Amino acid sequence: MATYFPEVDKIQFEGPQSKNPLAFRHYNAAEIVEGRSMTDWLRFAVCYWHTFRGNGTDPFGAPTLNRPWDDGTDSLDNALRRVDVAFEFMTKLGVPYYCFHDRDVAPEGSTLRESHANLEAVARKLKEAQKSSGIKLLWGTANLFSNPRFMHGAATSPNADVFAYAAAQVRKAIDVTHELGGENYVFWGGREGYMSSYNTNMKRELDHLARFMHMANDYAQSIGFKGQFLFEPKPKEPTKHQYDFDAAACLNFIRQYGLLDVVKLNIETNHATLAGHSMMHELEYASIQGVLGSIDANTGDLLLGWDTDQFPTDIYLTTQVMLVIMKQGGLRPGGTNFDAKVRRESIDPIDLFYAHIGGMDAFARGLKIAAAIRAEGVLTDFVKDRYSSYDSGIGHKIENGTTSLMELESYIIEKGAPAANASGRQEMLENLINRYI
Ligand code: XUL
Ligand code: CO
Repeated sequence: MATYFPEVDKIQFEGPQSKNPLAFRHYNAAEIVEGRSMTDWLRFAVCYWHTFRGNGTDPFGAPTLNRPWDDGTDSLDNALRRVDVAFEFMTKLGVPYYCFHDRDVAPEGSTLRESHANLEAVARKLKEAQKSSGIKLLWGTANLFSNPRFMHGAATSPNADVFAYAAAQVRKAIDVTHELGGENYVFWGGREGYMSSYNTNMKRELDHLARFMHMANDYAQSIGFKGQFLFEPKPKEPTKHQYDFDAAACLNFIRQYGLLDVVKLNIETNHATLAGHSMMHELEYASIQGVLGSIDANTGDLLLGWDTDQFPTDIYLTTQVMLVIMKQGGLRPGGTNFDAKVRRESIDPIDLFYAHIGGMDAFARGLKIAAAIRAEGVLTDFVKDRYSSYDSGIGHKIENGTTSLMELESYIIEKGAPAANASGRQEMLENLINRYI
């Protein structure tokens, strides 16, 4: 069998002292952290779109990346060969999962029937490759944003036929995800949003989006798909106003339209920061409401205001992410999908390995650091203590809803002014995190 990465063997864990750029220094798949293997905590996935379809184009420039296996055509042959490339890459990297959009893996045909047939053909090969490699599908999704027919949106298009087209594409993508044993199915809004209030009926668009989700769920149930549905918030890009702006907007939509039992959230770092939030904020917000389902691991650039989708290497970021994930006991059936791309100047196939190794090591370190912080317990104890006035007495009554404004007024009049506030100790706690980094 042809090899597409001849200069790379299976990536091994060599420990923190290793200077080998093609080895893990922290990601040791079987190592147990808080009673679970690193693999199980992290559930890494490679994304098909950036890793096997990215070619280095940007709005100002042509493709730059050297991908010797790719003949540059949108043929089925090329797509089928790419499956071999992908599975060699993922096997050598040692990731348990991958994710794709329908149009990443198979070319769009000249009719929807032809597109479905292309997808089926590639899915047959993906299924064999999954079987022989043991690599599984974390999630599938449909690309409802690239084709010009979706310029005004898909489920939120003003054109009902476009809605129908998107529905047909999603039905097929759910089918294929199910056939491949996918553990989740993702809905990222793509162009579900708008550019101008003057031409938009927001109420109808949101109603349509909800109808779309309910129908997708009905279909998934009807074929026995047991995977988790996930919504992926993103505030802007491509549209100016995306309906799935952030975790809070998504949750409001999900609640309003009776979808709480149907869908959880897939939170992405660069989307969180585009929304003016930290990743930790978005994760915590979703987690406390029981809807943190999965993450797209990447990072933005503070100096660039768009979705740069860089590989995560910042240990503070991964520590913060893992603190929230560990607090909620993991992500299963979700995982950590590297929705990240190499820079267009990182042109060699081997750069894909450096990028993923770095991301996986950054997360493994974040996991170990978060576990150490949790073991010492200073952070949790501090926060617990900070709210201890709600553990008994009047605070307890406030929390369990057994008091009223009248009672609180008499209470505080009798007690007098509240005691002086305690310090928030932010700097001390930041220093504490630094002790572990
Ligand atoms: C776009 C993005 C998507 C989703 C899947 O910013 O993150 O790739 O993850 O559609
Ligand atoms: Co994403």
